[in-house]
Amino acid sequence: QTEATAAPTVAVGVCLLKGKKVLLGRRRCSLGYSTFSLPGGHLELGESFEECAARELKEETGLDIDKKRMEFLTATTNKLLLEGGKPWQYASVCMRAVMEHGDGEPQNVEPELCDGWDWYEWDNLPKPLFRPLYNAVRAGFNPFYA
Ligand code: 8DG
Ligand code: MG
Ligand code: MG
Repeated sequence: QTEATAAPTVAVGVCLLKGKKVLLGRRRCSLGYSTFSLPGGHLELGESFEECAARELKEETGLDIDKKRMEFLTATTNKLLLEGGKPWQYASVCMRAVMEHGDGEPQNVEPELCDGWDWYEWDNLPKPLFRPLYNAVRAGFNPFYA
């Protein structure tokens, strides 16, 4: 998106839960480099939040979680960011899915964008967290009780 067409963007993050743990990966892209983030990405034209969550999860981890298993969490944020002098606005939606037997293990499908995926306990999250996740945690967000 260029500056001329700058408009609010919708982002979808996926809280994938396995027992008491959540899936996070360390980012390798310039935005939030080296921070731990949920799988997720941008909403595409015509997509539902559930479809976006399932697609991004598949693209980034290889996991096939049906969109019907994606739950919408009321943890949406709408943030104006000033980075590099340019205003950017993100409306971030948080989805949740619970791992089931037979789902397999996450693979690092985009190694140029992520160091790898791992499971972390919510009470013992790695640092530093990707900014949107950091803000949500600081605001008291907990996907196990959402
Ligand atoms: P895409 O091109 O595949 O759609 O996006 P991506 O390459 O996967 O980008 P991303 O950086 O992983 O996600 C897009 C933006 O979404 C990211 O720059 C900031 C925003 N974002 C949030 N919350 C979350 C979140 O919980 N996880 C992720 N991955 N991105 C989030 O606002
Ligand atoms: Mg992503
Ligand atoms: Mg993506």
